[in-house]
Amino acid sequence: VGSTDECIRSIVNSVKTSKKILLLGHIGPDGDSLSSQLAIYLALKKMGKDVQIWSRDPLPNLYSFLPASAEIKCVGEKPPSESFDIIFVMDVGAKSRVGFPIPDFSSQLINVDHHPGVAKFGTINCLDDTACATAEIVYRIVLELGVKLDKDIATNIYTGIITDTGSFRFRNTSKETFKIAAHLVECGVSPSVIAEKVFYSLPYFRLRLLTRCLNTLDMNKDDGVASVVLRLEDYAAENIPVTYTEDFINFPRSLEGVKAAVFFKEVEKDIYKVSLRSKGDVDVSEVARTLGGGGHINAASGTASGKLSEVKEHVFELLKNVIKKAALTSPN
Ligand SMILES: [Mn+2]
Repeated sequence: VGSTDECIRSIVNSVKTSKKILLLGHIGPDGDSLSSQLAIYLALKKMGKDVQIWSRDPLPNLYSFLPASAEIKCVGEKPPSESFDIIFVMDVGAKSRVGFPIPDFSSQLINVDHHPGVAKFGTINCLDDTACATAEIVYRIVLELGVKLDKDIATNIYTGIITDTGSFRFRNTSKETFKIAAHLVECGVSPSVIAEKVFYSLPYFRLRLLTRCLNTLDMNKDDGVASVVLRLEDYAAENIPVTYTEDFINFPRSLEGVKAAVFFKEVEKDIYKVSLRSKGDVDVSEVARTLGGGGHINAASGTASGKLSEVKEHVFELLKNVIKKAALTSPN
């Protein structure tokens, strides 16, 4: 924690002596990545800085309620060539997940993240895997900048926290999470209004897609593994882009007796993004690393290619092994 405090102080020092600042997040932007950038954006604007946010992908409609979200520039894979005094990279997990080459910078590249094991690719690396979300680190940065937390900044930070903690349900939720949330509510955040926007304003086709997905539910009761699948043909049938599936993994995970859940999402012909969730001490990050990805003990993802039946068999086998391992190390 001490080193995070030091990092935050050096970030504040750099910000104070700079004018032009760029904020970057990750491809397929999620609640935490977006709200972290937007909260910092609003704080820096209040300080009179010249700030921009670039994203490779467009903002999901769902998040258009976030204050300042209209300021995000969708630049695709080839951003304009411009130089900045500071570039913030937020919540990306790995540098490549920005989705385009990070522009040349004259002074500082600031990497802010809560994913475990992130490479220190910045000139300042503010990495704290005890933080529940990147937005939690941003909260501390904004306070250290001396900017007053107004309702708009607080709304962004709160959204990052609820999306990354599954509304305070996941293991990353701590006493600190609730303390921050309480402060954000004091600053004018309405938890029910934000919940309405994030969880109860979803497009019709998302539920159609979910229906297709749930129809593939498969459970191995002996091992405690359950899976769901979405294939390219499902997207084609609904005539929508390959997106809007963020929480589908929670359905197989919600079952009694399930120790590990998988969501196979076909992203290109015979290439699957494999999202993994687990309960208790079952470490799915180990499986994710085998699949060329990474993540936390209970939430991780990787990639697998081949025929669906083979991919499934392979991943189920890997999960069976980590479930066995967890049973050996935990007394009950
Ligand atoms: Mn995050």
